[in-house]
Amino acid sequence: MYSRAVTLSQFLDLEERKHPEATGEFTRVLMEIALACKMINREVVRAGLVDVLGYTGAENVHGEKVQKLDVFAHQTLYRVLSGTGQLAVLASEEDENVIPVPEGQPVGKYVVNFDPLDGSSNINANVNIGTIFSMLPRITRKGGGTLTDCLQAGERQVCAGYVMYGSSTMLVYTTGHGVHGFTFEPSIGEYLLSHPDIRTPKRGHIYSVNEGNYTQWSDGVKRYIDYLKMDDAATGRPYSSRYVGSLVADFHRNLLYGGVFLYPGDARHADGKLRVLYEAAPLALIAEEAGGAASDGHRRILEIVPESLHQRTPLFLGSAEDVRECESFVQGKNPAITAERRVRSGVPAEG
Ligand code: AFP
Repeated sequence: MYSRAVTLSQFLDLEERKHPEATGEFTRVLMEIALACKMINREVVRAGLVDVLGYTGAENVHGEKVQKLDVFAHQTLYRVLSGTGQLAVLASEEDENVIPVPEGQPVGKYVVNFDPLDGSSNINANVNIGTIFSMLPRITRKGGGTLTDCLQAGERQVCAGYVMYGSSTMLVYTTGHGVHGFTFEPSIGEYLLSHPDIRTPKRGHIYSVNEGNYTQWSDGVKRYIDYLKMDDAATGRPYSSRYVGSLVADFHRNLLYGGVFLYPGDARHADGKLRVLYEAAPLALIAEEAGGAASDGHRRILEIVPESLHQRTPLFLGSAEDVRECESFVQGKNPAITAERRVRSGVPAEG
């Protein structure tokens, strides 16, 4: 542990020195994201005081009502990031198409996909919300970046992170060398290292899911949730249910305490609700880097190569043992299900 307060920029400097191959270019982008999020934080904490709450009246590409803070967060990230000279193209939850670097600005070799204000339906209730970001190397070689640059598998990310605006504001990121958390100290305007090298427990005792969707789920998901509620001291069940409805907040809590977050596909939405590029993939990289796991029920989230900017995916995310167990239910392979089927069909137990 460090014997003195370490700021984000000092920490990034130290990390860069440990990795001589690092060019420092995406460190600069990360610092700019951190800066934009300070600006967003300033508005979020004042949201109850100034006239930034309420709907703009417009709808975003998903047909959801856009709130003024969503727009502010989107524009702030765009303005700050498009001037870094390090980016080739950007993509945001709030924009249907990719966002080119403004004409006249230098074009760099990185791509940033971001969700400017995740969980925004919680804004009016003063509940935690967050910004999620994902950084990729560009693939195209010439000119401005394109959609192809944005549509890459999550395992190609060079950096992923989030800022959670809450009782204290935190920035958590990984560049593939551990997961590190910083708490924002508003009086000095700095993010200070508070959670170096976060490791998530192998197994937790929390499940996080919108259980209002229960009747729409597949049998595998229903059985998994029923299983987590059963009493079994050996496996620490029943689990506790915790659900904010703000992905960053639900993920952050489970990262620290252990547990599993689920947003499965269901009868109405086969791919669930959450987006691959700027929700699932960055959090999957953080989860894996912290010793956890992230799956769509059949494969690692990080292996998905999206075909469109706002593609959705079922998401099972958190402690590695919990995610593996959840997958076995989703795939109908869990011994608990096999035993139940055997009893129902009158087949005697093996051995
Ligand atoms: P909003 O941004 O519309 O509040 O959605 C938040 C979110 O994308 C994610 O942060 C939550 O985990 C998830 O949706 C909650 O969805 P439900 O309200 O369907 O549970």
